[in-house]
Amino acid sequence: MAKRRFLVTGALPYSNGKLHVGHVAGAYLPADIFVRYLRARGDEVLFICGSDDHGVPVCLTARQENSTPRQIVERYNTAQHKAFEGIGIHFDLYGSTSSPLHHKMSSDFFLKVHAQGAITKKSSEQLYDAQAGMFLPDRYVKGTCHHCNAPDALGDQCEACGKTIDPLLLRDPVSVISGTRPEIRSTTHWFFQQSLFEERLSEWLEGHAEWRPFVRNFAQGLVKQGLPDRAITRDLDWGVPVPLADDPDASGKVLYVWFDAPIGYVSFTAEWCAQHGMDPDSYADWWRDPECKIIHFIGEDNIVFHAIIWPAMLMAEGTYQLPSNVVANSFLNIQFPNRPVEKISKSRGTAIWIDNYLEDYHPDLLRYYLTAIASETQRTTFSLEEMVTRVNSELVDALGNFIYRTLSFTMRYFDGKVPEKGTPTETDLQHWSEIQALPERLSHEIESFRFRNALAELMSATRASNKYIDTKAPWKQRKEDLAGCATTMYYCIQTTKALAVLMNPFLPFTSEKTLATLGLDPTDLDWDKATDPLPEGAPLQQPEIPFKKMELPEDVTRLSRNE
Ligand code: B3M
Ligand code: ZN
Repeated sequence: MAKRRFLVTGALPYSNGKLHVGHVAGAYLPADIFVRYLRARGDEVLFICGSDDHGVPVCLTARQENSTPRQIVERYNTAQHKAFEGIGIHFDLYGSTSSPLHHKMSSDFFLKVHAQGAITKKSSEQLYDAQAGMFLPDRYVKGTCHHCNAPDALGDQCEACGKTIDPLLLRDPVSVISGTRPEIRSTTHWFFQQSLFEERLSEWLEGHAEWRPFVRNFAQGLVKQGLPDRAITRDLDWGVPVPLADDPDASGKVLYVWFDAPIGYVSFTAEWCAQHGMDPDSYADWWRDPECKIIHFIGEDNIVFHAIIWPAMLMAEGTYQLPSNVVANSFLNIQFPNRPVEKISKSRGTAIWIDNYLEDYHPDLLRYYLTAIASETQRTTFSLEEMVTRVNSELVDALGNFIYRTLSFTMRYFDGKVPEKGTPTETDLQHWSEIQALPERLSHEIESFRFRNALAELMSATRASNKYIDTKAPWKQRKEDLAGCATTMYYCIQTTKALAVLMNPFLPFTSEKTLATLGLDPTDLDWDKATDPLPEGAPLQQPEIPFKKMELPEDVTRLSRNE
């Protein structure tokens, strides 16, 4: 099949905190699974992500930690990048929106849209904290959601109903800075007229019937309601300065974080090109070439930005192509032992941090469980106790057991080499035909972004493989029918090889270790040749036990401590 080209992005984490399981489950692990799969298929993929350094969340954290935004973003960009690598999520570039190139490209993007007449300047009323002496953009204020009455709604988007908040309509608004009730004062801001693109957005969304229904329906619903002009500047001193040098109203104002952040997908592509000695303008090979599919992976709360505002911005800018899919997972809730189901929350201490997890446990166990419970169609719950149960019964007892006993038995009784195929029985052929159908079956699920189903198919094949070896019972065959035993182990070895290739998108660490034990180059993955047999007599290596049993930590707060 001809090489396809993809640009895959993960939503840019705010650089004001560590990564937790909800982040990884929501956008990044699904994206990594997809990228690893595409690469195993031989497709060309650029995997882009990086830290979202601007906006009120970073400023608030800097204030709370008596630090500066620059110090905060440098600390957490590094920490996030390390955590991603630790969990096997490897981006081609992990950028930073406070980089000079990003500032330049965001400014140019703003000026292009401004020149197209899609940005208007308006005096508007905004909440002002007289005690702190500053305007209160979005998350600097919180109150009761004016859509659904949820308490503690942040001033930009309500986590409960997902709708955009108008801070002026927030009930009982409170300044996050001083705790006082804000005043309303007039200030000047620039507004993006997304309403100009309602018709084109509606047509564009209509044409994407393949999207996850909850993403497309939510976006279509918002377009049908009519898209309000959206303030895209803020009274802040941290961010991309509003690039209208001749306009005195622009001083002391920056681009709204959600205007510049998605442009990070483009500027990070340009940065990657520059780092690889290419002409920086060659980022257009991805962003202006319809042969290259752009896929955004996000969490549920980012749908409005990625399925409406960013596409409208791209339509206004006029030279870039639109994403071909916006793949969103719903929120993940969490349940600790003897506790109710709760929201994952740094402030409530209910987040399991990736770096804390990696101190005690294998990354593939978490990759496995997060994919097995992935909230691809509805919100699900991460239960630490369920994770232990499922990892032990499915990964350790099924997958790990099949791999280990196949390899150790073959090492011991067949001189550490791939046995002779001999004359397969109906049982051998039946089993092998099921394994040969697996690559296609998994591809079908993965290409439709159904990673949870794909993993379930892989595990079903693993259980069938254990049933096959138990049925053939080579430990008995060895004494009665050595040739038949060789045939059994021949097919078990070929099955192990196929599983090792096909598990790579989900369990890369175990895949690479198993492929190396089979004498294969773990970096030379070929999905379409997963069931091409290893030659008889090929040397094998002594296996290690792939997974050790997982146990609940004695003190579960080890996982949620936010040092
Ligand atoms: N920084 C993540 C969030 O809303 C946000 C994503 C930006 S993607 C361009 O939590
Ligand atoms: Zn709400």
